[in-house]
Amino acid sequence: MKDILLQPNDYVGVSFWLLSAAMSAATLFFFMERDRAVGKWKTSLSVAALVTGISAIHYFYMRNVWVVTGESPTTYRYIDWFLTVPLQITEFFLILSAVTTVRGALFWKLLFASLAMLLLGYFGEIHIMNVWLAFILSTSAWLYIIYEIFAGEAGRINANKGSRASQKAFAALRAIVTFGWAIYPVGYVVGYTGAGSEEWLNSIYNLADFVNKIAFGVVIWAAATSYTESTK
Ligand SMILES: *C/C=C(C)/C=C/C=C(C)/C=C/C1=C(C)CCCC1(C)C
Repeated sequence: MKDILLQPNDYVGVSFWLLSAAMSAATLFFFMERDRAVGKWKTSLSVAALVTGISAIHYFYMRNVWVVTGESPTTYRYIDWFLTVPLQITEFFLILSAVTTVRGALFWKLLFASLAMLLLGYFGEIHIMNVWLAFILSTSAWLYIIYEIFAGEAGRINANKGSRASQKAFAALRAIVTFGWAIYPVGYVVGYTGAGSEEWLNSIYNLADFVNKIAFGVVIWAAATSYTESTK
Protein backbone atom coordinates (compact mmCIF):
# COMPACT_ATOMS: atom_id res chain seq x y z
CA MET A 1 0.00 0.00 0.00
CA LYS A 2 1.21 3.47 -0.77
CA ASP A 3 2.23 5.42 2.30
CA ILE A 4 0.04 8.31 3.28
CA LEU A 5 2.86 10.25 4.93
CA LEU A 6 5.86 11.75 3.20
CA GLN A 7 8.66 9.16 3.09
CA PRO A 8 12.37 10.12 3.20
CA ASN A 9 13.09 8.42 -0.14
CA ASP A 10 10.19 10.12 -1.91
CA TYR A 11 12.30 12.89 -3.44
CA VAL A 12 9.56 14.17 -5.68
CA GLY A 13 7.25 14.37 -2.64
CA VAL A 14 9.95 16.31 -0.81
CA SER A 15 10.22 18.73 -3.76
CA PHE A 16 6.44 19.26 -3.61
CA TRP A 17 6.79 19.99 0.10
CA LEU A 18 9.66 22.45 -0.43
CA LEU A 19 7.74 24.23 -3.16
CA SER A 20 4.64 24.70 -1.00
CA ALA A 21 6.76 26.24 1.76
CA ALA A 22 8.77 28.40 -0.67
CA MET A 23 5.65 29.69 -2.46
CA SER A 24 4.03 30.60 0.88
CA ALA A 25 7.15 32.39 2.13
CA ALA A 26 7.58 34.25 -1.18
CA THR A 27 3.96 35.43 -0.99
CA LEU A 28 4.45 36.86 2.46
CA PHE A 29 7.70 38.49 1.40
CA PHE A 30 6.30 40.22 -1.71
CA PHE A 31 3.29 41.51 0.24
CA MET A 32 5.43 42.88 3.05
CA GLU A 33 7.89 44.51 0.69
CA ARG A 34 5.06 46.35 -1.04
CA ASP A 35 5.48 49.14 1.51
CA ARG A 36 8.97 49.89 0.19
CA ALA A 37 7.77 50.41 -3.37
CA VAL A 38 6.20 53.52 -4.86
CA GLY A 39 3.33 54.11 -7.29
CA LYS A 40 2.58 51.39 -9.83
CA TRP A 41 5.41 49.23 -8.51
CA LYS A 42 3.13 48.49 -5.56
CA THR A 43 0.66 46.87 -7.96
CA SER A 44 3.48 44.90 -9.58
CA LEU A 45 4.51 43.47 -6.21
CA SER A 46 0.89 42.60 -5.40
CA VAL A 47 0.63 40.69 -8.67
CA ALA A 48 3.87 38.83 -7.87
CA ALA A 49 2.40 37.89 -4.47
CA LEU A 50 -0.88 36.74 -6.05
CA VAL A 51 1.03 34.45 -8.42
CA THR A 52 3.00 32.73 -5.64
CA GLY A 53 -0.06 32.73 -3.34
CA ILE A 54 -2.28 30.96 -5.89
CA SER A 55 0.54 28.54 -6.53
CA ALA A 56 1.07 27.83 -2.80
CA ILE A 57 -2.60 26.78 -2.48
CA HIS A 58 -2.22 24.39 -5.41
CA TYR A 59 1.05 22.99 -4.10
CA PHE A 60 -0.61 22.04 -0.80
CA TYR A 61 -3.08 19.91 -2.77
CA MET A 62 -0.58 18.62 -5.36
CA ARG A 63 1.73 17.45 -2.61
CA ASN A 64 -1.05 15.33 -1.12
CA VAL A 65 -2.09 13.84 -4.44
CA TRP A 66 1.50 12.84 -5.09
CA VAL A 67 2.26 11.47 -1.60
CA VAL A 68 -0.99 9.52 -1.26
CA THR A 69 -1.49 8.19 -4.81
CA GLY A 70 1.97 8.52 -6.44
CA GLU A 71 0.23 9.99 -9.47
CA SER A 72 0.74 13.27 -11.28
CA PRO A 73 -1.60 16.01 -9.99
CA THR A 74 -2.22 17.13 -13.58
CA THR A 75 -5.56 18.86 -13.11
CA TYR A 76 -4.47 20.89 -10.06
CA ARG A 77 -1.30 21.84 -11.87
CA TYR A 78 -3.09 23.14 -14.93
CA ILE A 79 -5.69 25.03 -12.88
CA ASP A 80 -2.77 26.74 -11.18
CA TRP A 81 -1.14 27.58 -14.53
CA PHE A 82 -4.43 28.80 -16.03
CA LEU A 83 -4.67 31.35 -13.22
CA THR A 84 -1.04 32.35 -12.81
CA VAL A 85 0.12 32.53 -16.44
CA PRO A 86 -2.48 35.22 -17.39
CA LEU A 87 -1.43 37.18 -14.28
CA GLN A 88 2.19 37.00 -15.36
CA ILE A 89 1.32 38.04 -18.91
CA THR A 90 -0.55 41.02 -17.45
CA GLU A 91 2.45 41.96 -15.33
CA PHE A 92 4.76 41.57 -18.32
CA PHE A 93 2.52 43.79 -20.41
CA LEU A 94 2.36 46.48 -17.70
CA ILE A 95 6.14 46.66 -17.58
CA LEU A 96 6.37 46.49 -21.36
CA SER A 97 4.05 49.48 -21.71
CA ALA A 98 6.38 51.41 -19.43
CA VAL A 99 9.37 50.93 -21.77
CA THR A 100 7.83 51.19 -25.22
CA THR A 101 4.65 52.15 -27.01
CA VAL A 102 2.51 49.08 -27.60
CA ARG A 103 -1.04 48.60 -28.75
CA GLY A 104 -3.59 46.94 -26.48
CA ALA A 105 -4.08 44.28 -29.16
CA LEU A 106 -0.67 42.88 -28.27
CA PHE A 107 -1.91 42.07 -24.77
CA TRP A 108 -4.74 39.98 -26.19
CA LYS A 109 -2.38 38.21 -28.60
CA LEU A 110 -0.01 37.25 -25.76
CA LEU A 111 -2.89 36.20 -23.53
CA PHE A 112 -4.57 34.13 -26.22
CA ALA A 113 -1.31 32.44 -27.24
CA SER A 114 -0.46 31.55 -23.62
CA LEU A 115 -3.93 30.09 -23.01
CA ALA A 116 -3.72 28.07 -26.23
CA MET A 117 -0.29 26.82 -25.15
CA LEU A 118 -1.68 25.61 -21.81
CA LEU A 119 -4.92 24.15 -23.17
CA LEU A 120 -3.06 22.10 -25.80
CA GLY A 121 -0.54 20.89 -23.21
CA TYR A 122 -3.43 19.85 -20.96
CA PHE A 123 -5.17 17.95 -23.76
CA GLY A 124 -1.93 16.07 -24.38
CA GLU A 125 -1.39 15.26 -20.71
CA ILE A 126 -4.90 13.96 -20.10
CA HIS A 127 -4.65 12.02 -23.37
CA ILE A 128 -7.66 13.43 -25.13
CA MET A 129 -5.24 14.48 -27.85
CA ASN A 130 -2.15 12.73 -29.20
CA VAL A 131 0.72 13.55 -26.79
CA TRP A 132 3.12 14.67 -29.54
CA LEU A 133 0.63 16.54 -31.67
CA ALA A 134 -0.36 18.47 -28.53
CA PHE A 135 3.31 19.09 -27.82
CA ILE A 136 4.03 20.49 -31.29
CA LEU A 137 1.01 22.79 -31.26
CA SER A 138 1.61 23.95 -27.69
CA THR A 139 5.28 24.64 -28.42
CA SER A 140 4.30 26.64 -31.52
CA ALA A 141 2.12 28.88 -29.35
CA TRP A 142 5.05 29.46 -26.98
CA LEU A 143 7.43 30.18 -29.90
CA TYR A 144 4.90 32.67 -31.20
CA ILE A 145 5.03 34.49 -27.82
CA ILE A 146 8.83 34.60 -28.06
CA TYR A 147 8.59 35.94 -31.60
CA GLU A 148 6.21 38.70 -30.47
CA ILE A 149 8.36 39.84 -27.57
CA PHE A 150 11.63 39.86 -29.57
CA ALA A 151 10.77 40.62 -33.17
CA GLY A 152 7.25 42.02 -32.97
CA GLU A 153 6.30 45.49 -31.75
CA ALA A 154 7.23 44.52 -28.18
CA GLY A 155 10.81 44.03 -29.33
CA ARG A 156 11.20 47.66 -30.34
CA ILE A 157 12.12 48.92 -26.91
CA ASN A 158 12.60 52.61 -26.65
CA ALA A 159 15.80 53.33 -24.73
CA ASN A 160 14.46 56.74 -23.73
CA LYS A 161 11.12 55.57 -22.47
CA GLY A 162 10.52 54.42 -18.92
CA SER A 163 12.88 54.32 -15.95
CA ARG A 164 16.08 52.29 -15.84
CA ALA A 165 14.30 49.99 -13.40
CA SER A 166 11.53 49.22 -15.91
CA GLN A 167 14.07 48.72 -18.71
CA LYS A 168 15.97 46.20 -16.63
CA ALA A 169 12.81 44.46 -15.41
CA PHE A 170 11.57 44.13 -18.99
CA ALA A 171 14.84 42.54 -20.16
CA ALA A 172 14.83 40.10 -17.23
CA LEU A 173 11.18 39.09 -17.66
CA ARG A 174 11.76 38.53 -21.36
CA ALA A 175 14.64 36.20 -20.50
CA ILE A 176 12.38 34.33 -18.06
CA VAL A 177 9.69 33.79 -20.71
CA THR A 178 12.37 32.47 -23.09
CA PHE A 179 14.73 30.42 -20.91
CA GLY A 180 12.72 29.87 -17.73
CA TRP A 181 9.61 28.77 -19.60
CA ALA A 182 11.75 26.41 -21.74
CA ILE A 183 12.07 24.12 -18.69
CA TYR A 184 8.37 23.12 -19.07
CA PRO A 185 8.56 21.59 -22.57
CA VAL A 186 11.76 19.81 -21.45
CA GLY A 187 9.80 18.31 -18.53
CA TYR A 188 7.04 17.23 -20.91
CA VAL A 189 9.44 15.52 -23.33
CA VAL A 190 11.40 13.77 -20.56
CA GLY A 191 8.16 12.85 -18.77
CA TYR A 192 6.51 11.30 -21.82
CA THR A 193 9.53 9.49 -23.24
CA GLY A 194 11.74 8.29 -20.39
CA ALA A 195 11.52 5.55 -17.78
CA GLY A 196 10.34 6.60 -14.30
CA SER A 197 8.57 9.30 -16.18
CA GLU A 198 6.05 10.52 -13.57
CA GLU A 199 8.96 11.27 -11.23
CA TRP A 200 10.86 13.21 -13.87
CA LEU A 201 7.82 15.05 -15.14
CA ASN A 202 6.93 16.33 -11.68
CA SER A 203 10.46 17.16 -10.52
CA ILE A 204 11.12 19.19 -13.66
CA TYR A 205 7.76 21.00 -13.49
CA ASN A 206 8.40 21.78 -9.81
CA LEU A 207 11.82 23.20 -10.62
CA ALA A 208 10.29 25.23 -13.44
CA ASP A 209 7.62 26.68 -11.15
CA PHE A 210 10.27 27.64 -8.63
CA VAL A 211 12.22 29.56 -11.27
CA ASN A 212 9.27 31.06 -13.09
CA LYS A 213 7.17 32.14 -10.14
CA ILE A 214 9.70 32.98 -7.46
CA ALA A 215 12.51 34.32 -9.69
CA PHE A 216 9.90 36.23 -11.70
CA GLY A 217 8.70 37.88 -8.46
CA VAL A 218 12.24 38.59 -7.33
CA VAL A 219 13.00 40.40 -10.63
CA ILE A 220 9.95 42.59 -10.06
CA TRP A 221 10.87 43.11 -6.43
CA ALA A 222 14.44 44.15 -7.40
CA ALA A 223 13.12 46.67 -9.95
CA ALA A 224 10.43 47.96 -7.60
CA THR A 225 12.79 48.57 -4.71
CA SER A 226 15.67 49.95 -6.81
CA TYR A 227 13.27 52.42 -8.42
CA THR A 228 12.14 53.56 -4.98
CA GLU A 229 15.67 53.97 -3.68
CA SER A 230 17.06 55.71 -6.77
CA THR A 231 14.33 58.33 -6.73
CA LYS A 232 14.47 59.06 -3.03
C1 LIG B 1 3.55 29.62 -13.25
C2 LIG B 1 3.43 28.75 -14.36
C3 LIG B 1 3.99 28.95 -15.58
C4 LIG B 1 4.81 30.15 -15.90
C5 LIG B 1 3.75 27.92 -16.56
C6 LIG B 1 4.22 27.91 -17.80
C7 LIG B 1 3.99 26.79 -18.63
C8 LIG B 1 4.54 26.58 -19.86
C9 LIG B 1 5.42 27.59 -20.52
C10 LIG B 1 4.21 25.32 -20.53
C11 LIG B 1 4.58 24.98 -21.77
C12 LIG B 1 4.32 23.73 -22.49
C13 LIG B 1 4.90 23.60 -23.76
C14 LIG B 1 5.64 24.73 -24.40
C15 LIG B 1 4.80 22.35 -24.58
C16 LIG B 1 4.37 21.15 -23.76
C17 LIG B 1 3.22 21.46 -22.89
C18 LIG B 1 3.49 22.58 -21.88
C19 LIG B 1 2.10 23.10 -21.49
C20 LIG B 1 4.18 21.97 -20.67
